[in-house]
Amino acid sequence: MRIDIISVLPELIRSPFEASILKRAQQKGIVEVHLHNLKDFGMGKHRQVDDYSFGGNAGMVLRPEPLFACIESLQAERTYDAIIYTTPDGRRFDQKSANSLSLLENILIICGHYKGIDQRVRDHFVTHEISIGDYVLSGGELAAAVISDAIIRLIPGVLNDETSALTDSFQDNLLAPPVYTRPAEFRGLEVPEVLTSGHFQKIEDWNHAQALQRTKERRPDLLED
Ligand code: 6GU
Repeated sequence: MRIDIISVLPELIRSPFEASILKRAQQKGIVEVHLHNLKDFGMGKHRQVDDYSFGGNAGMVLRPEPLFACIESLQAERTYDAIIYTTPDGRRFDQKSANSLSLLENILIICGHYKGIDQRVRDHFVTHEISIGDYVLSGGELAAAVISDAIIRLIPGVLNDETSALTDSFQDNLLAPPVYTRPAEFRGLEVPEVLTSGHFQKIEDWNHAQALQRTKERRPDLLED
């Protein structure tokens, strides 16, 4: 997979891709992440990328020319299976969206900023408008990092233990059950006995019952569909 990210502040999201699982996925050659600074396509000697919005609403909007130039220069190299725009007015991102995006080969993410991007860019290029939740971030960069992380960890070979993505919260519309590690007793606090029993089927049943109970208590909405 290859992910290209267009941003006015690429420094903001360099580090997530240079640590831990996302770094290893790139070192293994499973995924390539490329950050592009929109200012490189800015206009005039100040490399301007934004301007006031028509109609007098407060806030700056990213102009179409730099975005068209940047996107078209990337499209000249490859065809994108998805062109994502990160925006609070997009569709809410969830595990199902992550699963389907993880199957794609080339993804382009355009990070929104200020009051957003000129609507003509959305109309002309964007295939997916995604929000990561009902709150407002200063820009789409952190959302792009969140979306990329959720996608990349699902690609086969990225996680060491391949089953661990399958047992994540949400993969079966259930939250994950509680987990314990050694020691079996700590300051008088004991690990549930079933987990140390070595009885595989009983452990499975216990985990499922716990997952169901947690989901009922915390996220009953997940059990509705
Ligand atoms: Cl994708 N962008 C911004 N700026 N804020 C958000 C968001 C995205 N998702 C939730 N809040």
